[in-house]
Amino acid sequence: MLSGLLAGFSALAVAELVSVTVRPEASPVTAVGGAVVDRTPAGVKDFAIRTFGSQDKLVLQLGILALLVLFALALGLLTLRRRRTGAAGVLVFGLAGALSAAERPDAGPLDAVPSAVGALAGAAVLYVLAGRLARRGPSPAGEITAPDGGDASRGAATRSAAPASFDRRGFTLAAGAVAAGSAGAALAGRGLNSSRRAEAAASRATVELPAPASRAAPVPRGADLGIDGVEPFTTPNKDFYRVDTALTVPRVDVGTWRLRIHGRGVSRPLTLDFGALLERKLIERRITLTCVSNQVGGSYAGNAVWLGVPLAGLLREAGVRPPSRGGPADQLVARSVDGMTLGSPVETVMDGRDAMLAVGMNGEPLPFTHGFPVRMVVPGLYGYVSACKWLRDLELTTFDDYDVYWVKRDWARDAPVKTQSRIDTPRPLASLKPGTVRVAGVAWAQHRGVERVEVRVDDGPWRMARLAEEDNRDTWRQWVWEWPAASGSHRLQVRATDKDGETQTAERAGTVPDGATGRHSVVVDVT
Ligand SMILES: Nc1nc2c(c(=O)[nH]1)N[C@H]1C(S)=C(S)[C@@H](COP(=O)(O)O)O[C@H]1N2
Ligand SMILES: [Mo]
Repeated sequence: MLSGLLAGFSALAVAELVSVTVRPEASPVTAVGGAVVDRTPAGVKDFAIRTFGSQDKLVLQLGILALLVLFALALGLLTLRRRRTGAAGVLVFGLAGALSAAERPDAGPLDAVPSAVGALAGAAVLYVLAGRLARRGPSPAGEITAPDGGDASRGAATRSAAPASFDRRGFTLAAGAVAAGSAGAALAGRGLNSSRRAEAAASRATVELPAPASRAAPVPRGADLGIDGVEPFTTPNKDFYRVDTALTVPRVDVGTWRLRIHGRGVSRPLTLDFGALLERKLIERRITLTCVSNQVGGSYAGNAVWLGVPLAGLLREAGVRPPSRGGPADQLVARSVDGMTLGSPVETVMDGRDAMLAVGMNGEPLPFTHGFPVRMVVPGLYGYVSACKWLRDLELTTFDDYDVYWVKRDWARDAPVKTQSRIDTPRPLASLKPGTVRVAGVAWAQHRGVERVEVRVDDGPWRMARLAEEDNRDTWRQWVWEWPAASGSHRLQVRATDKDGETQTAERAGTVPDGATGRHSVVVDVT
């Protein structure tokens, strides 16, 4: 079993080290993990996001490692009896890693190499260690003794599985050497990886964002009510939710970054580098982003000030016309460096809203986790149909001709953000004193705007909450209601109405296929 573990460890360590020279996505655990993510049905993925939150990727990778440990133990035992078969078993895992890596989107011809080299190393380790465990020459029957000192015939049963006389010293030395060598490879891989990361960080540090041609108006003074427990009006980058399928965050070098705009109805295809993008007139806008996977009452929403290039202007420059002006393409497919595809309606992107290619978030270049160097942001659409991070390609096509990543996985093509409201304070099951309790939270209805928020206690009448000052229709609004709380257990409920006059529905729906509905409610205890 120890041999099996060492073989597995050396295989992974060598593969990680080699993957640094290819690309981080080619590492077997990342590649297999990515393949699993892509094949996970929407419902299961949603469950994982709901249960593990941003830790879902860690849980997946630990799961893969745990499975590998089990197989390594089993292979170790098998090798004791069948040395060649056991060693070949390691190669089978290598093959799985290599195939997964080779079929990742955007994989190059070298992507299979880390798994292959790692597996060869692991197989060799297992073969050699098993050799040390084999009995030395014909051993006298008397040496085979059962642990309980029983007779030789019972001991003989264990002869092939646990030879009493093996090259103990040779095994210990070989195992030690393998452990040390693998640890060395793992450390070298880590070292190289962190210097790569440092290089990427340095490339981000060189970015100087130009001043916008069109600034966002200052945040109205009353937009943030400053109530304890309510999420701040502007979400700091470090607290901004993160939802994506990337098991290793892409770290793009701005110097080599290019964006291509091409496809149906594009009369002047464009290829832009980062400098060319920044030469255009930039706009600065506050926009609230929300994820379709957000549960009612959930926290996958954040508000930031984005700096970017208006997307409609860029598309017009390329000769694109929206369908309402006779353009042949109704879908804009955004592709990221990690092969993710997101599709937005061309009509929406060009209807005058502040759809943009964002380069700045809250006054700094985009963080790597949020799409450095360039991402899309379209007010009013859920992230999965608009907010492509690590963008590298924009293709004009039709919804009939092409299904993007999430659409292939049961999610809707068309996904405007649904009007929602959330109670941030009091927290569920809070113990409160009778008297005035401030019930407060946020509400959003991007691009329509929030008109009204109401709260009710138990089955009582709906009471009007006080809304914070509106920033713009693309941002969320805080609200507060002073509740004269009387003793007892109470259920607080909230509902928002948008500026089209639509009140959010009470009907509960899950997040698949186009966003959860229902009202957020919180039960509290007043004593
Ligand atoms: N390349 C890439 N872009 C992506 C995704 C992704 O998985 N890969 N996820 C999308 C989803 S579902 C959402 S909600 C937003 C989230 O953006 P954030 O992580 O910056 O909050 O990014 C979108 N852009
Ligand atoms: Mo999302």
